[in-house]
Amino acid sequence: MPEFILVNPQVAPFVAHLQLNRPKELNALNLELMLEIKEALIQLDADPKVRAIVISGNERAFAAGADIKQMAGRTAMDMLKIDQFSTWDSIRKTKKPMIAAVSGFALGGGCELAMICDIIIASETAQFGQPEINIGIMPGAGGTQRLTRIVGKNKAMELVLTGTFISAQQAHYYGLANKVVPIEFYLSEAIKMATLIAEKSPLAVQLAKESVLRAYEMPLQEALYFERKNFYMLFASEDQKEGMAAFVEKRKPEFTGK
Ligand code: DAK
Repeated sequence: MPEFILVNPQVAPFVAHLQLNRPKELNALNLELMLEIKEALIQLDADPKVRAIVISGNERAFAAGADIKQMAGRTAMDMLKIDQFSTWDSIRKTKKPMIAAVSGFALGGGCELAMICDIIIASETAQFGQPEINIGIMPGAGGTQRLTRIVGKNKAMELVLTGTFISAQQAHYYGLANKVVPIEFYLSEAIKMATLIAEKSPLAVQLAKESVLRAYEMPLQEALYFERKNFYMLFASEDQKEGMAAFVEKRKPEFTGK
């Protein structure tokens, strides 16, 4: 049984909820918690009853970053040997869509975890930041890269170099948060968004997610080629036949993921 997370595989039809649960430490991401997230996501990714995953913390904190107390005494060689990147890489490779429901602090590794998710729903109280600079380091799990691609170079520089936080409204303005809602709705709104996605063909969702992510990782021409292959591939699915037949017959499609 995991110690630092709670997993509900069916918080809504085809939607799972993974909650970070280290509230006293503001969900600081120690190695154990990260491994638990990794293992849970591997299981949820393989579960055909799950089509979308909501990741949240609690009202006070999504996650206040990597566990500074655990990291404080480490040497470069310790960091190399621990190889946390394999954990983060595994999380990043989750095929199903992940929606971060962010309330309170999403800092450092917490902001990076939210950015690995595909969509961010923020409560009005959310604060995002990459404050690693305040403790003599810099972002190490994609913060300088994903944040820059999302908010642009100058705003990313400001956040990464000054360590200051931005509010949910600012995060929304800069395209980091998809939506800002009152605190009482941040989780339900994320579940609602996940449910909307979970109603689609899971194959189409998976390939569409994969294709959008290629926009970050490949030159345009190659990424367009990748998109095209995925597009063709979906015409081999029963869901494509069902989706188009349902449109023609004026009924709701029933996607099976085949
Ligand atoms: N680590 C450990 N404990 C933390 C923590 C953290 N990041 N953040 C908060 N806590 C703990 C506090 O120590 C405190 O514990 P006690 O003293 O009560 O035992 C408790 O949570 C409540 O925090 P505060 O008392 O400080 O609460 P406040 O409301 O006054 O302040 C705060 C909230 C979020 C502004 C403040 O706690 C804070 O500044 N926290 C640190 C934020 C931060 O610097 N985050 C970045 C950490 S560095 C990597 C991947 C990722 C990373 C690195 C490597 N690899 C793949 C290699 C990521 C690095 C980081 O995130």
